[in-house]
Amino acid sequence: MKVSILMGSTSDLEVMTPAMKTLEEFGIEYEKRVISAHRAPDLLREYVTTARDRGVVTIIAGAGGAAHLPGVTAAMTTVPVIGVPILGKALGGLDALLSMVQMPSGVPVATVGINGSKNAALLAVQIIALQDESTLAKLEAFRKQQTEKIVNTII
Ligand code: RP5
Repeated sequence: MKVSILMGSTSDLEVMTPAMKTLEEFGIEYEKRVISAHRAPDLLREYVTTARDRGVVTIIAGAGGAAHLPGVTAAMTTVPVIGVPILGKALGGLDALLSMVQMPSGVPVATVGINGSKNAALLAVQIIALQDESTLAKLEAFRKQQTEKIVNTII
């Protein structure tokens, strides 16, 4: 089982890096690709329609602006797609957020917050943990540690 991290441009790489780091922390295998839905639609189709056969169980897709990458990806596969709206040069990232969250009925994109690639990775970890005991153990340890950090915080 592995995760795919897709992004529309190399300019998205910085925002998507926390997703990669998070998957690495959990020891989850992932592949990463830059494929624009607008600039390389044929390549995107080829990549997405073969993802399941490569063992991909979740696709995390980040894009900014007229962010069609997650929606178009979701249209071409039944593998769950998590969208990461990326803050662009205008509109405070709302353009990307709304284009992901407002998908038409029947083709969902599970959308996280603007620039929320870490949460996207954590959702992917949770999906994998449904079927993988060792990932579940790591996830429970992560949650416990997170809770302890808060509980033990003295200001
Ligand atoms: C989107 O347009 C990309 O996902 C990126 O967030 C934005 C700008 O892309 P570049 O012009 O920097 O390649 O498709």
